[in-house]
Amino acid sequence: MAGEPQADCLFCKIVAKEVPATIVRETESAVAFRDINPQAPTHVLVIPKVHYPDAASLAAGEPGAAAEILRVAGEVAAEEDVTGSGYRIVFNTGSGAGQTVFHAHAHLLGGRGFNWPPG
Ligand code: IU
Repeated sequence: MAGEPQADCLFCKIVAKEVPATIVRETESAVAFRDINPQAPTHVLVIPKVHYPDAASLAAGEPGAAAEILRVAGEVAAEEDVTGSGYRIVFNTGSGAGQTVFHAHAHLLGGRGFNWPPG
């Protein structure tokens, strides 16, 4: 069923605390933790506790949880002190765009300069 935990999903296991992660923030519907392969001084993943394969399906199925992801990303950016220099919130969607984990997640990236267009 949409939103239900998936047995083979790494991020569902992080939500369930079955797999360790460096959690920096947790709310009723979201968890934020440090990416194991950071691409910037601040690289935090913000995920919904419910399982949807990508950001668009999350927004369609549970818009409140999608909004929470953005709210938490902003709070973590402030905590990490990257708001002044600017930061990115990225939702890779589909393998062609670099998505490798099919549980919706926002990358919060900050603490360095960024190019446009992105690679
Ligand atoms: P992507 O947008 O699906 O490519 O992002 C998945 C991210 O999950 C990627 O940046 C990985 O480094 C990160 N990650 C993680 O933090 N912990 C893990 O155990 C695994 C992936 I596997």
